[in-house]
Amino acid sequence: MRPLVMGVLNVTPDSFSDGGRYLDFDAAVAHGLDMVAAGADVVDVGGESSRPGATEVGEAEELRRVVPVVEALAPHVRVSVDTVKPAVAEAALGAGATLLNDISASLWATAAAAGAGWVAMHMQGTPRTMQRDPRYGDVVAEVAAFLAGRAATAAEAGVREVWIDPGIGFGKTVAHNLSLLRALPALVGTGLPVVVGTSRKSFLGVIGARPGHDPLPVERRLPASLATATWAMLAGAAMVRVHDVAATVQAATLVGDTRLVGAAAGAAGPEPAAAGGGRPWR
Ligand code: HH2
Repeated sequence: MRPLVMGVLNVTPDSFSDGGRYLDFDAAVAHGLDMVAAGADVVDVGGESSRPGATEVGEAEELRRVVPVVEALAPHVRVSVDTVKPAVAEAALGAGATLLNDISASLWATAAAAGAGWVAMHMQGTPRTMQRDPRYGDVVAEVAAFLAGRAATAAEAGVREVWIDPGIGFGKTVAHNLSLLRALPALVGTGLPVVVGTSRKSFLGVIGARPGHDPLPVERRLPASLATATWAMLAGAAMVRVHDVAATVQAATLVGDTRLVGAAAGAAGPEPAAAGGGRPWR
């Protein structure tokens, strides 16, 4: 029993860490299958970057990128679609995806109509402008209240599998991200399964840099990505969204096994019961 690992598959030319590597259909499917072989529980297919400052992609182009890849991978693994466009979500769910990863937290009706699961992520603003000057009175309280509200609305609309995600890096400063990571048990305490995505994000480059040096580039953020994924899993996150699947599956297995050993010995420690109900664990 371990937390789930969602592997990121960006079928885009401009994603912040792997843009252009999997834009081609064959490369995308091969990478998806590699992540499955590495232990991914879910492969998250996206056709539009949401990095700070990203420009929007037209619907036809996003459909062209995403749908064939979803169709090819769905027989092999649970596929989620990372989109904010209802038409793309509908098409991907029709092509075999069973989870709608919605960074706009607004497409619950689409998920309900398809009988799919739904991830509601918090974002302040839009990708184009969100990192200009993010502000909160109390970031943890505001994010938690927003997610609880959206989750309740979705449940009322008939979505039976609702996940919540604090949206690390989406309209948040380094301090906001750290506050949310520290307060994950509050989100977990809602009883809803929590997904967290810190993988390779820029705040890790800032924190990992030596004093007085430039932020670490994307390719040097694996240690901090693993550290924060492990932190999140220990705090009870039921799933982490990552680029480096094999390494994260090792960490997730360690977290799961540590819990089993702790439970067998009656030892104190973070229990699955504190973990989003522990429901979607493997
Ligand atoms: N982060 C990104 C995209 N989608 N979805 C959820 N639920 N949570 C996240 O933290 C999250 C997300 C950004 O990462 P990535 O997909 O690698 O980059 P890009 O948006 O540039 O494609």
